[in-house]
Amino acid sequence: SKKPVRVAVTGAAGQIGYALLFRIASGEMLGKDQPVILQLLEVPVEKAQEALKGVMMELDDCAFPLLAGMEAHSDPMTAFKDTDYALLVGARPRGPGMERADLLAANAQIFTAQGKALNAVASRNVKVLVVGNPANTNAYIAMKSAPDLPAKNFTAMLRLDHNRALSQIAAKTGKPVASIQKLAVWGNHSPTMYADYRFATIDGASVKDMINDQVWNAETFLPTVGKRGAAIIAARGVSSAASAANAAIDHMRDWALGTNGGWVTMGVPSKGEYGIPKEVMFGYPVTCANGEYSIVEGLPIDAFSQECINKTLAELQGEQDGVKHLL
Ligand code: NAX
Repeated sequence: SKKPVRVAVTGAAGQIGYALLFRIASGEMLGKDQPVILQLLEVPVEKAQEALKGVMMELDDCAFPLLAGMEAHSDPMTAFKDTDYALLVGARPRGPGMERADLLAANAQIFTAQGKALNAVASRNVKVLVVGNPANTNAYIAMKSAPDLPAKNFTAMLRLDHNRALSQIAAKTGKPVASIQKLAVWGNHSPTMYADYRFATIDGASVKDMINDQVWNAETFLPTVGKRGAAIIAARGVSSAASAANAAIDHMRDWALGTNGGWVTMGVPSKGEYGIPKEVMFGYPVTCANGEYSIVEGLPIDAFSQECINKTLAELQGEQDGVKHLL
């Protein structure tokens, strides 16, 4: 049987954590033959640590055959020790009256500390996924704070946007969601993301031709996907958690186990692809094989798409500029 791998999860007592940990421990992320050791991080506050203990009691009570160990931590320097996978979910939410600059600064502090801790103690091959918002910028901060780790090991979660777009296209075309190939989402995990179905196919046929409605694309599809998080909050009273956890599972599973040529979306540091400045943590279409992702290159970008990409890039660069002095 396989040797256990170490999976660190931050914000482990939060609502995404509650929807995520049981699925990791059951083998849905890394395979039904891969034992895992969970290294769980929460803030050093009694209430959070108590809540974490409760979640761990429930994990125990599942008697998961693949759960080879479990640890509670309040310090990233111990939580990230030798970790092979790190899911950075915990972040500082925007409080009432909090300015954007304050939000960026509070998160910069968290992700600088966590990036340094990963740099110091994690496995040299650690795969990092940042879920906590602003996800792309937080991932950028963690990457910049970990100069001894490969930059490519730091990623941000765009998969929820990708999955939301798949489900809207399935509903529009009346086709099964699993039949949709080659969807791309570009840019920031925010309402400015650009979900792009120009290359998408269903059973070999062009989705763009099937829909053939640029007004629907610009005025219904993109706003629906972009504002989906707000629509969930309005309906449920709390933000999306199960779908976010599901997207995190999808992202890590595909990165680790591969996509068999299929396209998925990951936020990854640019090396200049599609004219995006180097190091910007940008949503790109990727394929994954042998534990590595590769950006799908050479796609034509038309005027409408370029405008959308410019807009989400400008937002990301604004965020990045807003934290530069803190790094
Ligand atoms: P919760 O507030 O339920 O849980 C967050 C948990 O993180 C709390 O238990 C908190 O104590 C902990 N935490 C905060 N700072 C920490 C730190 N420095 N170290 C360790 N733990 C820390 O939020 P939840 O609904 O679980 O959402 C978590 C994050 O995901 C938020 O930032 C949210 O905005 C973000 N999201 C990102 C998505 C994406 O697609 N990238 C979608 C879903 C979600 O909105």
